[in-house]
Order: sequence, then C-alpha cells, then structure tokens
Amino acid sequence: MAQLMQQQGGGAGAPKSAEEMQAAEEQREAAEEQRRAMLVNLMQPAARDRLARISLVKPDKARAIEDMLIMAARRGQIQEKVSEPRLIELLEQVSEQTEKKTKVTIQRRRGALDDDWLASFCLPRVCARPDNNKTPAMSMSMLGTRDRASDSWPAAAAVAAVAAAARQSSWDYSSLLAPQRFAGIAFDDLPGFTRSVYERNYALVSPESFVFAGNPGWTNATTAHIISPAVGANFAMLLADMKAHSRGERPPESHERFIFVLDGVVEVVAGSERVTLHADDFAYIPAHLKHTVTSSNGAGLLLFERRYALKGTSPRFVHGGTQAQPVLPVPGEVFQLRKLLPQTADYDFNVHVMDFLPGEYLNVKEVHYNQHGLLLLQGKGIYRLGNDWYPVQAGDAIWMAPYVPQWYAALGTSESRYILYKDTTVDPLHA
Ligand code: UGY
Ligand code: MN
Repeated sequence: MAQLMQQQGGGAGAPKSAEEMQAAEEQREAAEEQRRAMLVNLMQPAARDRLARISLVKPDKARAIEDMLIMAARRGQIQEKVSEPRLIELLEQVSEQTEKKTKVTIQRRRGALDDDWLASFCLPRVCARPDNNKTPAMSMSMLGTRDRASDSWPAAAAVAAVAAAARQSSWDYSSLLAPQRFAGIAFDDLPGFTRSVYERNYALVSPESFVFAGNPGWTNATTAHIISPAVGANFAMLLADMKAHSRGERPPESHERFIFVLDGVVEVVAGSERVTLHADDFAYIPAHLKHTVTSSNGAGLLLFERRYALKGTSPRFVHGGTQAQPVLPVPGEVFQLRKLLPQTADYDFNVHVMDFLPGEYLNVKEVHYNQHGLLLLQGKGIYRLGNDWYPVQAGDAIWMAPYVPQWYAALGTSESRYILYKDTTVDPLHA
C-alpha cells in the first residue's frame, strides 16, 4: 500500500492517506458502474455487443463513442435506444472524421465531442433546421416519453449516470459559458419541468407529458389521448405509435375518424377502398364505415375522432396528400391555408394546415365558438391562449375550447406549420 501511495501520490499537494485513496478508488468504480448502467440504457443489446467487440481491439475508439453517446443523452438528444445500424453509421462517421483530421495539419481545436456528431442526434424540436424545405419532418421519436412499460431508459438512472460522468471528468463548468447555450436550453431536462398546462378553456401539452398506453382498438400499437371529451371537447385528438405489423380497428360505429400520417407508412382499408398513406398524407373515414389501419414497418399517426353530429347528410371517404391541396385565399391574413376535407355541409369538422414564415402572425385575435385541437408540426413561436402567452415548438399540442382568445406568431428561423381540428356546421345555439 505504501508503494501504491508513493506511485499515486506524486505531484503537487500532500500525499493522500490510505483512506482517501480507497475512497477515491471507490468513487471511481461507482462512476464507472453508473456509466456502464447508462450505456446499457442508451443502446440496444446488438449495438452494445458490437461496441464491446470493438473495445477489445480499439478501446480508445469505443470509449470515444461512449463519451459521445453520453454527451448526446445529456443534451436530451437521444430519445430512442441506439440500434446496431445506427452505431455502425456513427462508427463510420468517426472513422471519416479521424481520417480528415489526420490529413489536415492545422486543425481548429475541438473538444472530445464533435458538434457534427451531436447534430446527427438532433431532433427538430431541439435544434434549428436551416434546411427547411416545407416537408414536415415530424417523427414519433420527437413526440416525447412513452409509457413506463416501454423501452425508454429511466430518467433517474440517466441523471445519476450523467452526474457520475460529469464527476468523473472533474469539475467541468465550461458549458455554462459555451456558445451552445445560445442554441436553446433543453428545459425538459430539468427535474419536474414541463411546459404543459391545463386550464378551464385551453390546454398546452408538450411532448414530455405525452403518455402512450395500450388501447383495445389497436394491436402492436400504443396511443396517447391528448384531448378528449373528458376535458369538455367535442372531439378526441390522439397520437398512435404503430410498431411493425400493427393494426388499428374502427372506433365505435357512430364515430368518424381523421388520420394524418406523421411518420412511416400505413394502409387504410375502408369499405371497398384500399389506400397507402405516407407522411403528410391523410384520410377521413365517415362513421359507420368499417375500416382497418395497418402498418408493416411502423408508423406515427395523429388522429381526430368525434361522434358524427349531423343528420341526413352523407360524408364520403376522403384521402390525399397535404401538399396536393390548394392554398386557399384568407383575406386579411398572411399565412398559407389548406383545408383537408371538402367544404360542404356533409362534414361536421374540417382540418386546416397552416404555414407561417418566421415573423408572420395571425392578424385576427380570434375569439369564436369553434373548438380546436392543434399539433405544431414544424417551427416555433408564441401562442396566446386566453390571457397567457406561451413559447411553443414543433411537437406541442393545444386544445382550445369555444371562445378562448387565441393568437399565434411564428418566430425562429424556419417556417412554422400546424394542423388544426375545427368543428364546422355546428349550430352555435346548440351547446
Ligand atoms: O380557422 C381558425 O379558427 C384558425 N385561424 N385558428 C387558429 O389558428 N387558432
Ligand atoms: Mn381559430
């Protein structure tokens, strides 16, 4: 032990006592253990095995990849376990970067973590999308936490492991003053923090509050009901996370259903029609029409459902692509408006898709008897609901009850798009 103390106690400062050295060793082991636990939660088993094999021959490279994954997790940029194919991509990127760096003689100094690397984990709601091309880029991975039974890693373990990793690399306060702080702060990393609010006549539900759970009408899929008649709405707004080989059955006969594809591909069979829908496509299935929604490889859906409220009318099965719908004139407003359902008296609601350039805002500070369910598909801005003003970003969902004052201004650097349920042809004298 004396020899060990001599070896390790060299350098500045008083030699460490045996107890101190033991405590330091125990701390190091605990930190390593927590790091291992975190990595287990960040990678799928096949990815872990591959990295373990790499570490046998290239321990430094494996360690660097682990550091990057931990840092990405720390920034809230990993929401799904890293798969083996994803890990292979990352390994290739590292090899390319190492190659580039060895070819260049003068190189700007970078930390252990390369920002390009982090960018590859970036979710649209965390990072700006300068390459915005009007294509909605929503995916289920940005729609927040799954239910407890799912495969997402426990936040407490992650936080503990991140803390351990930080401790291990000594006191590193550099990020407090680093330029990245201007890129946006991941508030949802703060314990207990959420932007979700529920008020008498509106709700803002941000993705960290979405709770996905099994639903008897769905096989191999989970759904999150964000709005339902339980809050006084005349409709339900839900997200469906469809895994491979999943299926959704029709809702009760009296319910009509609107499907908007956020991610992946689904097949809808409704009566004698069969259509394949991709991201940004939609379908409306009238009440009483038997149908199924299936996905072979998985998909993310937004659904609006309601009890059909009209009599003596006959809405038909409708489907299409959002971009193929004409932009409609909106006198006095600047946003681009598309309506996804026919504007006839057969439909008791419509679904609007509204695009705003940064800096554009609603001219009318609306107050009306129609109800809304909204999902912000892209961009960010400020939503006024009642007397409150909320910063909002892609992935956020909003419920607006009749007569709630509402207003939106698009901010940031990329275009904003939201999809909006709006009840129509409802007699305002009929509560
Ligand atoms: O049509 C509407 O009521 C829509 N302009 N409302 C909204 O964007 N909040
Ligand atoms: Mn409105």
